[in-house]
Amino acid sequence: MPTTGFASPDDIRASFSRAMSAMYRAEVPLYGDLLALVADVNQGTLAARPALADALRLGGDLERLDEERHGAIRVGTAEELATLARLFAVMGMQPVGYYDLSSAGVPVHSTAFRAVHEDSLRISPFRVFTSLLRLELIDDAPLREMAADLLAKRQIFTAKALALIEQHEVQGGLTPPEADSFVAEALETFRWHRQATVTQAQYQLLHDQHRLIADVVAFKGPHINHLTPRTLDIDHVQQQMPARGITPKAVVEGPPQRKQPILLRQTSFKALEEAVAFTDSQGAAGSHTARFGEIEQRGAALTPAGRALYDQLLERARTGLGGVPAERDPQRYTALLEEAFRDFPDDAQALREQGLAWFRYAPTAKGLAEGSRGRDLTTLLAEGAVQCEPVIYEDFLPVSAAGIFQSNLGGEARSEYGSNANRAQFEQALGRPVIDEMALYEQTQLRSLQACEAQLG
Ligand code: OOG
Ligand code: NI
Repeated sequence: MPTTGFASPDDIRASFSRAMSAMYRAEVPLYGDLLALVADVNQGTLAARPALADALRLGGDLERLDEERHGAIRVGTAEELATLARLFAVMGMQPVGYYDLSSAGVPVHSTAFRAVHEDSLRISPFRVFTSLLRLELIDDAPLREMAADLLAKRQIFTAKALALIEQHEVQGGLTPPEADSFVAEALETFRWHRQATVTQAQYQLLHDQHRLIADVVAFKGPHINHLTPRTLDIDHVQQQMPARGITPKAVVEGPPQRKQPILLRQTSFKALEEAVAFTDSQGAAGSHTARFGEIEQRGAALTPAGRALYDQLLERARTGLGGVPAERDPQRYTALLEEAFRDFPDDAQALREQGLAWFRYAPTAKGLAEGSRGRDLTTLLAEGAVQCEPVIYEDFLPVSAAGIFQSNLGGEARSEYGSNANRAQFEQALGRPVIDEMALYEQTQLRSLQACEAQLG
């Protein structure tokens, strides 16, 4: 990389992630309080559980822990999405996965922009959950037209950001000074704007259709709506939040608490009501609620078989509620969830033996001293010549994401948009296919096995 004279995309991403965090902390001070709480709990957890610290070190997760966060944005048009893909590409972030939220009553579909190689993830795992509004799911034709007109009029990127994206594409990279300028310009797209682009009446129309539509359409750009630090003990953070003036949603989304964490557990705090000015309000304030905070705990990435089992058990727990939203009866939901997940093996060895999770392998000091001596992987593991840790899940979960959307949009589950997954249409808007996350985990596992082979002979 040094020979090209270009800044590394991983470093640009790390720097962008830090800049976003600083901006959001200034915009939403409660996010800073949340960061402080998460850092305290992470430190306490690592001190109390040295084995966990070792496992995180092996997977390259320890050094990235304090750097770790994801954010979310929502855009209004195919062109905005396609340009975002080009902007994120400058930072080595690719669209991974397709998420349909329409079945959960949110008229969007989404992907996650993130780094795709474990070496890059180690430098900065920053991800952005990115949703595209689906105006075609709105029945009200005049409203749809008004929204489309408003979106057609706005430009969410600065001229300089667009020029630097193009320069990156033509030159194949950005020099360090260009990269600094890119980070500053890209940040502008995600900034909060108190000044709306619509009249009070227009805002009301958009809002009455769905609060999300007002959030996407009535502003100058796709303000970052939350940033999420990664905690090692989400239940502890959830429990401590009220003491720090933060009110969490009632239910932690995702799998239940386990000895061996899997996939992703998330909880958020309610969106803040913020003052905004409409074009006709002469500075008098209206209000808009969109921005919130969230925490996440990440565990093992599951194979397709593991994921199918997860989906099945989650569905069992949710069906058990008999139509009552989980948020309304959190205790019962937690009990149902724990009961259902008794059928999911809860130790790393069983997950590995049953092919439910992806693993990263590394030779131990003993293994390096002995060499492989023709032993197979199972024997090498059993004899302590090779160690393994689950690969951490880097993606999102559609049912959980729907729960997060609902909690910050202030509504309960609605199904008025039916089940309308349309990946082909999303990819067309994006201008490229989304990457299959399973292929990425498989490659990570494979590379670790190849490295073992090379080192042990
Ligand atoms: C995104 C909600 C989903 C997550 O972590 O699953 C999400 C949004 O509200 O725009 O953030
Ligand atoms: Ni989130």
